[in-house]
Amino acid sequence: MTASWQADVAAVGARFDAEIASATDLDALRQVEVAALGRKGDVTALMKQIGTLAATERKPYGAAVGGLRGRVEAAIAARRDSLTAALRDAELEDATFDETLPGIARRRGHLHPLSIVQRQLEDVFTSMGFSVLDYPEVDSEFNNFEALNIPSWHPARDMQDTFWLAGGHLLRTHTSAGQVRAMHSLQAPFRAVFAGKVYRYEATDASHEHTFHQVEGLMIDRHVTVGHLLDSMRTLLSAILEREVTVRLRPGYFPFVEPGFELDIQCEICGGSGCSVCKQQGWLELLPCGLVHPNVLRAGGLDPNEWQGWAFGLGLSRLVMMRYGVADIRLLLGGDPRFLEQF
Ligand code: FA5
Repeated sequence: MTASWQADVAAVGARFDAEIASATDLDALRQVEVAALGRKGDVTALMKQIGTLAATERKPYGAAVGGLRGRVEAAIAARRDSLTAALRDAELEDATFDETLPGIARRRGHLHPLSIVQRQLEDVFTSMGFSVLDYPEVDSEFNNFEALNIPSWHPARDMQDTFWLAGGHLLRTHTSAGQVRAMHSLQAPFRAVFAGKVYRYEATDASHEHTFHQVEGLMIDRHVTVGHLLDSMRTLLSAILEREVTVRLRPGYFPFVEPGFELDIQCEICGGSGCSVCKQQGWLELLPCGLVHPNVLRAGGLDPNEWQGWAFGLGLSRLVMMRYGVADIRLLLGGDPRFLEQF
């Protein structure tokens, strides 16, 4: 540093004024910016020299170098704006550039068809006074089986091959695992729906996945009827499918309901004539249901002499297939954007 630091500061300022003015493109300007304001830049070096000055000089020196820094920053910003504008003008004058062509549209994400239908169902049930609950996919053997009247020796366990985890836990095989949780957490009478992923260790085909979605409906009251259960399911199907669908009801066995029913839907893929989705049957199992078994009410802490209930376990993945005409369930969670973009 010379005896007159004012001259040094002025010289650095004048040099960068000239360099900024003569930078003819953005890259050159960036180099000037680094040379002035970068970690090893000349203006930065001037700032660092403040410690070498006498105490009385430091204040005016700091003000002068700070002012220089601000001036250089402003000059660089102004030059960058004018170079960018010149570049844009040059592009617009280019005969091959057509500013009337549409731009490149940004790709936007959207809800998965399973989420769309799940939300619609939840809206329908909320409007009928149901609470919407959410339970974990990892659950206990007790909630998934024992509380549902399926002890370890029961042959019904074979109906749902299970992914077992350590410590008596498992990946829930059905949303019915939430039934006794709901009975313990809500005050009877109540009505609730809870949806989500369930897992089964089984071979896949056009209508079977190892990971698929169900929606459970549960109503507990002092007096419930099969008529009300069937009416709720009809409301559900017509709200989602928005058209007349042919269904059939037949007896079905589940240890946690008595009586139990299977509600099948006529296959919407083949119109009932038989295909790989319905295994040539013309019908697809969609909505098993029934009146809650007294043992399940007891496991949920409810007295079966006072309380009754009905429950259903909707195959949400299959309902989505029927709604949108998806001919293979494996497409739903396959992650192929060409499939997902259609919704
Ligand atoms: C159950 O899971 C019972 N928890 C349903 C229930 C709830 C009955 C409440 C009574 C009262 P099931 O295993 O049948 O039942 O499955 C229910 C529905 O899930 C079936 O009707 C079908 O639509 C669907 N589903 C079953 N297995 C698969 C699979 N591997 N892939 C896709 N969907 C399936």
